[in-house]
Amino acid sequence: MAHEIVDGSSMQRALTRITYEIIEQNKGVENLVFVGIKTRGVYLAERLANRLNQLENVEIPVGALDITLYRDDRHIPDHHKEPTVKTSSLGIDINDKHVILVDDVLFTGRTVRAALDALMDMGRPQQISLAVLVDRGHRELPIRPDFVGKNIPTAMNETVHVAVEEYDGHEDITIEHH
Ligand code: 3GP
Ligand code: 5GP
Ligand code: MG
Repeated sequence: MAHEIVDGSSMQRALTRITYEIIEQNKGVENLVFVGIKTRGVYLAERLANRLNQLENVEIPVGALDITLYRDDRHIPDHHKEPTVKTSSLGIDINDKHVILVDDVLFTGRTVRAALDALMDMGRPQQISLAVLVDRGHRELPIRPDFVGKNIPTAMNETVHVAVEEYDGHEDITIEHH
C-alpha cells in the first residue's frame, strides 16, 4: 500500500526553492537550457522554466530525453538491465549552453549516466547540472544532484511514486512497500 509523504503544495514549494537556487548559483540565467528526462522529468523541467520566466522574465528552452531500460532480451534479469536512450533528438541546441538535466527520481544514477552520454553525443555543452525532485539514495555510480527537492531515504524494496498534475491529474509523492 502506498502512503503520501509529500503533498502537492510541498512539492510546489520545493520546485520554487530549486528555481531560486538555480538563479542564485548561476549568476544570471541567459545561458540556461533545461532537459527533462521523460516522462515526469519533462513536466518538472517545464515547471522550472515557467517559474524562471515569472521571476526573471526569460524564456528558457526545454528539451526532452527519452530513456528506457533496455528490454530486448527477456532473459536479462530486471536489475541487470541498463538504461538506454530512445530518441536521438532533443529539440533544442545545447552547444555552449549550461544544461540543467531534470528528473523526478534519482536512484542508482544509471539513467543520468545514459543521459550524460546522450548529451555529449548531441553537442558540446558548456556545463551540465542535475536537478531532481526526489533523491531516494542507493547510488551505484559517482553521480550527485546539484539541486534536490526532497531527500527521501528508501529501502531497496520500496518505490517512490511521483504524481504531477499535467500527467497524473493530481500532485503528490507517495512511497510504496513491496
Ligand atoms: P517516469 O517516466 O515519469 O519517470 O519507468 C516508468 C515509470 O515507472 C517512471 O515514470 C517511474 O515513475 C516508475 N518507476 C518506478 N520505479 C522505477 C524504477 O526502478 N526504474 C524506472 N525506470 N522507473 C521506475
Ligand atoms: P536510476 O537510473 O537512478 O536508478 O533511476 C532513475 C530513473 O528511474 C528515474 O528516471 C525514475 O523514473 C526511475 N526510478 C527509479 N526508482 C524510482 C522510484 O522509486 N520511483 C520512481 N517514480 N521512479 C524511479
Ligand atoms: Mg523519471
